[in-house]
Amino acid sequence: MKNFWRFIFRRSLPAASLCHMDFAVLGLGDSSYARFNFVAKKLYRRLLQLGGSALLPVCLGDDQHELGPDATIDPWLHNLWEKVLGPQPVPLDPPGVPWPSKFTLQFLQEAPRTCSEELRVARTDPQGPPSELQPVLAPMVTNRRVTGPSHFQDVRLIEFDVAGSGLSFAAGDVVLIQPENAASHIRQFCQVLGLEPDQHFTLQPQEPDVPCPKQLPQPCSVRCLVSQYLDITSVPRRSFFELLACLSPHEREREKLLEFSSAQGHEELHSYCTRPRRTILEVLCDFPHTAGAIPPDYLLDLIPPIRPRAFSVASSQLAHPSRLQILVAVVQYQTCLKEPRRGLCSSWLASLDPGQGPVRVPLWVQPGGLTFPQMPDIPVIMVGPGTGVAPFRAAIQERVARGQTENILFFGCRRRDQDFYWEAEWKELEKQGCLTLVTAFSREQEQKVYVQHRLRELGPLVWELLDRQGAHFYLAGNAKYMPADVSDALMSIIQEEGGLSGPDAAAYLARLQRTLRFQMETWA
Ligand code: 2AM
Repeated sequence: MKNFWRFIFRRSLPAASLCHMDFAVLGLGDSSYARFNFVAKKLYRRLLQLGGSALLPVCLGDDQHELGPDATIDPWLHNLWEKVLGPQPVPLDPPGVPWPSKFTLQFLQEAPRTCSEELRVARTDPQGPPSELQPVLAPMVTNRRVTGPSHFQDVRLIEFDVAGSGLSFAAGDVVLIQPENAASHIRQFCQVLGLEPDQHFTLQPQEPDVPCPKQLPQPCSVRCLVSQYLDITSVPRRSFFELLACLSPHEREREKLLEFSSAQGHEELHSYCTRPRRTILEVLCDFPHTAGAIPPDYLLDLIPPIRPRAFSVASSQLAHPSRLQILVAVVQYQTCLKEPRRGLCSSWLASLDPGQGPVRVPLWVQPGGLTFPQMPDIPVIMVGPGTGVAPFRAAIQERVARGQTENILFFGCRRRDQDFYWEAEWKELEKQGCLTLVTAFSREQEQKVYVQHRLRELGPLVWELLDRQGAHFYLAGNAKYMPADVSDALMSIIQEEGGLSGPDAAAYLARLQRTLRFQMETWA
């Protein structure tokens, strides 16, 4: 994609390069992000500019659409096929016939001498820098709740021992963690599918160009496959229902599954599954005759792999070489279903107790979206309410260790006695003259006070630092409206303090972004 992007945006491409090309652009995006479907929109415009003919207007798939992204994508795809296939439609596969599985599972009569857990440990002993295929199995040394008992959310400070692991990380990096399914879910899944957790199998691809997933040891136990690979608590997509319908021997269940997977059943599927965030495991329990008849060969076609989750690194390797800390908000919410919905990775991490014996977590690091200036005299303004403060904790530790003392942190939380992370540490750094801390406690008074209110109050200082001293401005966090609100506050500071008109202030902000002096890392 990078190569394609660079190529297609070359200035030297002649204006009519694509005048014989038909094209269509489908974007997959999320409108809660500021630059919603930026790539699709920009690509669409560029292809038109180069003389291409659009078969259809650009499709902006939106994860925030109340009926899910398919609501926009399905009709668009329907129109696309009509255009592409024209008067001679290619016959589609008849409904109800399963396509061949990607892999075959050959069960072994006896368990192998080396169990899959041992194989996994051997595989995860990294030769080069740790990566997705060779994660570090890092010992967890701390797992402590850092929010008060009356706070609505369980937030954990989690610490790993990374001495001698080969991991190297800087402020702004993220750590990727590969979670596992809960033991009770593994048991339930094996039960409803009639699988024996201790049985071992080898995996063979059906097609030579489809490699076996490298994360899986060979031979592998069913328990290992289910606990570490199959994302059984994710919300299934429509293709899951489609394939399940093909595999179902039970007439009534099959009919229902076919209905869910048809274009007409879209809304029903949405209210059964997507809106209440029903999981694959729950759906399988609702269709027990079908679940019990799933050929194991189809498990990897039906169920997506568990994806690693990214967390901002919250400690500096420069200051604490053998430790890596993260701040984890344990995701839990209620839908119309009785059981609360739980985030896989955060719940799994929270459930691990290093006090009960050794706990090791597969992880590796990657650059995140934030980079901090190396030059000594550049001030840094950081706005990080809630867990958004995590990357700034790493940055402040790192900068203080390097003697960079111009650090301004805007931190917001509900109440100082409930969710004020690292209060004592900030106070100490203030005493040492290495930090200016500005707080916004949103629920300690009648009116909400947020970081952007504090930012506006300190407009003259912010402007002075930005415009006169070349400060870098950072923003991180997960509140839905926070990033836009803070950006607005910054805009009005530039207008009011800098005396710039609206368009000039926007250009000023855009320049800050282009030169990486305004960076943000936000998550939904
Ligand atoms: P609230 O929950 O009281 O609304 C960390 O989550 C802090 O960010 C909390 O104090 C939260 O306040 C606050 N917050 C919520 N929405 C925000 C927004 N749009 N801008 C800035 N802070 C926000």
